[in-house]
Amino acid sequence: MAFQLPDLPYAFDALEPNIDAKTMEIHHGKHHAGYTNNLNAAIADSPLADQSIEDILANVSQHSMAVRNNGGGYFNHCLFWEVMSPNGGGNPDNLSVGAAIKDAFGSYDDFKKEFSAAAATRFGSGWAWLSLDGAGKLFISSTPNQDNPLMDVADKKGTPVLGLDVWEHAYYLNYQNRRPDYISSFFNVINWEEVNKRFEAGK
Ligand code: MN3
Repeated sequence: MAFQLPDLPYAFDALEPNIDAKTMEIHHGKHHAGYTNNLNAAIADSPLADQSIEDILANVSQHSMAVRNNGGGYFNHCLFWEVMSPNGGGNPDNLSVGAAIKDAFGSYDDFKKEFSAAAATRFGSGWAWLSLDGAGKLFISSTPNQDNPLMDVADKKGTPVLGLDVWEHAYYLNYQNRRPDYISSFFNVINWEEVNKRFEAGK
C-alpha cells in the first residue's frame, strides 16, 4: 500500500497573512507531493512497502538516503499541516500540553523563546521540534534536512508533537531572508488542540 499525499485540512489561503497562499500551494502540491512519490518509488518492491512510516523511520540508518530524505519529508509535512490552523495561535495554558510546557521550560514565553532559537539557529535547511522523550517529558530540538526525532540517527530521539519547517521553500516567497519573522508568525497559527492530542497519545 503506497503512501498517499494527504489533503490540506484547510484552503491554501487559510493561514494568510502568516503564511501566503502561493507558498502553501507549492509547498503541499509540489514539495510534499514530491517526497511522497519519491518515498513510494524508493520502497517499491521491498519489505519497507509493508511498514508504517514510523517503523521505517525508527530504523532509517539501515535504509537508503532516498528513504531517509523522502520518508522524513513525507512524515514531517503530514505533521506540519496538522499542527497549524486558521483558528490557531494563542497559548495552550488550559490544555495538558500547556501544563507540561510549563513543567519543562518554566513558562510558555520561555518555551517560545527556546523553540524560536532552535528554529532560527538551524543552519541551512531543517526543522525545529517539540517532542516527548521516553520519560514523558517535553524537549526542544532541531534536525537537519528532513530528519526528525523519530529517526534512529537523531541526536535526541522522541515523539514529535509540534514541528516547524525552516527550509527556505517554506517561507522565502513572502519573507525572503527574514526567517525570524516567519518563525514569529508561526506562533499565530499553531493548532494547540492538535498538539495536545499528539501529546496525550504519545505519553
Ligand atoms: Mn517543506
